[in-house]
Amino acid sequence: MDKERKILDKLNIDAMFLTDYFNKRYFTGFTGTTGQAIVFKDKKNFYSDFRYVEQATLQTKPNNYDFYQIGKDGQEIFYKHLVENKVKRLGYDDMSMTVAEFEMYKKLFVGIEFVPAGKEMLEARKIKDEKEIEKLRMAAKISDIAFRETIKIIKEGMTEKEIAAHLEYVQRLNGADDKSFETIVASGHRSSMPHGVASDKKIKKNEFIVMDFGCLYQGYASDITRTVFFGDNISEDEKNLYDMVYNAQSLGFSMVKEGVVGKDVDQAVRDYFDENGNMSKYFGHSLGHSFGLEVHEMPYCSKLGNEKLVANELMTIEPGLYIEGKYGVRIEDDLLITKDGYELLTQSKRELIMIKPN
Ligand SMILES: [Mn+2]
Repeated sequence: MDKERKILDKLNIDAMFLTDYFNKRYFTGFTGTTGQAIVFKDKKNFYSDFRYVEQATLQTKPNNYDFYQIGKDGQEIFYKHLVENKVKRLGYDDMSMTVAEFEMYKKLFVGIEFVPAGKEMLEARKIKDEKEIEKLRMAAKISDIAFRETIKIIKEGMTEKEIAAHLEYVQRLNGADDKSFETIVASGHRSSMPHGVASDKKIKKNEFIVMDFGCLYQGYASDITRTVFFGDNISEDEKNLYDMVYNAQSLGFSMVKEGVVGKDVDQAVRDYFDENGNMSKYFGHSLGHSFGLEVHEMPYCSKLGNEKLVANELMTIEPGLYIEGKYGVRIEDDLLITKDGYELLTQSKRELIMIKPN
């Protein structure tokens, strides 16, 4: 049974309306921006305008979608097809459809009941197939190359933005479609901000530089963080902080495998921080999240991560400690969950790298 049909059966709906960019891409294969799909019980339709006739046909045909060219009359054609196929209950993407769109469709699709299906669409995307995993491996590899090349060019007086630009440039040079989120480069006192997007701050001697970045490769994301020290005069406290985050990440790794509950991994890392000087109060975010077409996907290693991890799901493990007004450290890697452990997709060196100023 195909993935769409499973959702139809589960929700007891007659059809499913695909409008969200990522869900549409996942189920139909279409990578363009404009288009909708309706999945009926025995037929799958894809709709877009004249600009996408060739691309949409080429991309969605292998997934058994028939292409329909629409213009301004699009909504009327959807409704006509819904009526023709005797649709009473229509699943829609309540997680991403705007309120305005929802109101519009509800007014147009007279006599049809709207059933929220967004959660089921996202759940279908959790377990990745071999083709997706190959793309995720490649995305991780490209980010590793970017890290390796970028730490060679970091110099005193360079801005965080220059470092971010280099990370993104090297990713593009190596085949990335784009960055997967706003590149974070947070140095010195800014490193205590977990999401310190690259600023005009200049790199100074003897400070941490947190780099959190990733790319999209054929639509699939990577997400890696490394904290390096620029200089050779590291304090005992800074060294200890790095070691603690490093050990917490190793502990997280050691727990990841099919069957483990996400929140248990998150809690184990918090407990470890507390056993080592009550430090968990400096770890304000979750330990990990899955990723795929989007950089944050279900499931999660967080307080709310109640589900068991399953083989061929993905997970980041990203502990961090942030001492306000001083500095912070985060280390993040991308893991593919397997039956008895994990495959590490990002493979950049995890041990502290000290960059010599020159
Ligand atoms: Mn992340």
